[in-house]
Amino acid sequence: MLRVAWCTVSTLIVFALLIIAPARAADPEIDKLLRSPVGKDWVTNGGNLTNNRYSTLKQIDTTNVGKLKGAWMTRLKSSGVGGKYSFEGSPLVKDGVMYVVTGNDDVFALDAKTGATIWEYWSGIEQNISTVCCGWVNRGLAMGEGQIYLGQLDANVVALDMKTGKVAWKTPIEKWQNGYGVTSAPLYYDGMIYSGITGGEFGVRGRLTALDAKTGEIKWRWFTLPAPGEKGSETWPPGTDHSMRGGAAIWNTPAVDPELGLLYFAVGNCGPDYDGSMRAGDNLFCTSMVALKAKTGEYAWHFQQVHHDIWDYDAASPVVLFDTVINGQPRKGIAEAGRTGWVYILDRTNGKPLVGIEEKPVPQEPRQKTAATQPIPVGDAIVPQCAEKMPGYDEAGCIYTPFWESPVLVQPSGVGGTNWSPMPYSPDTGYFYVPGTVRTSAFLRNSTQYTNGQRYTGGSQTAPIGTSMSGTFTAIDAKTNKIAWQHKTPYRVGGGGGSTVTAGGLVLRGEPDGNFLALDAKTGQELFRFQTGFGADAPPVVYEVDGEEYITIAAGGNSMQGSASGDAVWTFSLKGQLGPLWPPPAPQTIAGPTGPVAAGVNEIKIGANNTEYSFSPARTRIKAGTTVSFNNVGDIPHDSTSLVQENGWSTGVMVKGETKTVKFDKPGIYYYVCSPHPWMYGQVIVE
Ligand SMILES: [Cu+2]
Repeated sequence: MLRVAWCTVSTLIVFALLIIAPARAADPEIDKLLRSPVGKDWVTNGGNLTNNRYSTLKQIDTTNVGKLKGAWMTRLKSSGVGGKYSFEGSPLVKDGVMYVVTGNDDVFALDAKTGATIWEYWSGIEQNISTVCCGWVNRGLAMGEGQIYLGQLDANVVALDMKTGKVAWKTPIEKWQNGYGVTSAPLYYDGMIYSGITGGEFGVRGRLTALDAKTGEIKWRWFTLPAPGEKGSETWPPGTDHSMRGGAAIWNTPAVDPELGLLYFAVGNCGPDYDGSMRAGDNLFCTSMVALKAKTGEYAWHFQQVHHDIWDYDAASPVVLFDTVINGQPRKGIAEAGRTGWVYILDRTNGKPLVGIEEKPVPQEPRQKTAATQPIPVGDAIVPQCAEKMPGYDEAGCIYTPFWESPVLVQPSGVGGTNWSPMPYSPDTGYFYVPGTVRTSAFLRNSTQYTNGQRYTGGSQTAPIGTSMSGTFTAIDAKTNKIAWQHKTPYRVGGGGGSTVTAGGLVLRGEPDGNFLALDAKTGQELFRFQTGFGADAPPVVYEVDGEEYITIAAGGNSMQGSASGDAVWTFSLKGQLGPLWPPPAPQTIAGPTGPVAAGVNEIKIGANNTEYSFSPARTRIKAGTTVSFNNVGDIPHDSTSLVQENGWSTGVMVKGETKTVKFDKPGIYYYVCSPHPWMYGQVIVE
């Protein structure tokens, strides 16, 4: 009798457990860390599944941060050193080991307490990948099931053994020759690896790829561009297949809400970037925030930030999940900082605006098939949204001013506002910390033919010679989308900087001039400043080993922000002993060619001195009638194209080793850029 009763009870207990306990996660320990507020370890790019980059550590706080010093600084054997690279990855930390990835997709495991190297993975990626859009960069790693995961510029997703750095599997999710690459940090969640893909400037078809974390097998893909007949295809011209090469890359790490079972990410701009003439319609899912069912990739909802984008206004910063109370109601929020200068704040259960976003009429250009209205968030923009008039340009407009084949000045430029830089959220202050770039672009449309693997942008945007380039760093109140405090920064910080916030009341961030800063998260007051010696553009991370809190920032510069290249990983603590280094050369704050004027030099090298994105000399003085040769000694294709439309000249695209010549007959000052890389400037002074 007794025996039977016990049997029944135990059966009941087992049955009850089966109902209550969720299915066992593929890696229970990582799963727990990913779902929890960030503490001792930093196991995924955005800190945890919310991407909020908020650490609960508070040993270092507003009262003692002034005493911070370098605990260690490690150089990563010149990996990713050179003008073509950016160092934007957040290191991951687990059990006293740090994993860090450079702009060459090389990974280093370091002792998080001492900086000593444990293992190295050298990607060996080809140096002639011609489909890199915006500098050689890797935005970070993922971790789970004893492996470290990364995406590479050659479009491979790779798993490394955490203990040894040996390759466990390597899966090509596309071919770089077709215009694709990976720059985003992957996300590990419950046995899956989620990876974005680049190529928005190369006529690709964007997608989110889910792979099996154990084997690397591709489980499913969700295309960011609908094939004819699929959901969203009604926003593309009927009877055409323009959507199939419409870009819509994914530049950054997704977030997950495990309770809702939804995966969230931001999608980049439409291609061809500046030519909307053949793609009438809103063009889903370009420049959108998207939610999918995390397990299956089934569509859940989307919100498009910019309809029928012709300004290169990618949604490129990672989405951030946060919980808040609005009008007494607890709400589940999601936010993303756009290149438009606005933060888009939505309800993450359904994709509807949480604080308020209104569709408003905007100026029209029928040839560009512009959208009648655009979604305008209530609250404040973090950067100016109107350009100033200047000589040589007929028109200066505000955000959403359209253009055709003569240049129109617009702010924000197509690189932001907020570009790739992440935006943290602090539950203590209720603020988002939003990095911004302040810059003007002259937008111009031209017609381009699609060729597989070639640039397909349909125009250009260049910062006019002599215009200023700077930044903002802004605390935005998540309840109102209004500015709580704002700093004007001397340099652009929207293109790969970003910050991290702590329960110690600190916002931690780097500056392109090499300074690492700690600010009071509530007031913005600067509490600490330290010169790292290299462009300090990567977002910092916070962790703890043996009871001591550390802060790490990769200082290796950023080709898009013009900051000094390097390979340094700096780690700070209250017990640190190391002092600052000498400042590196500061980034440009005025657009245009720099450096001394070479006298009589008529041979100009492109990509010389391991800089890739520059002309050498950038400025030269010659006599009328001189023929100037342009020689591409870099790894990737470049051109030299006149900035003045009426007397336009161009060498056309030159591959590695190719030389083209241009004869200058008339005296004058001639400015030119490389049209695929319009931040490369040159000047020929003809006497
Ligand atoms: Cu170039």
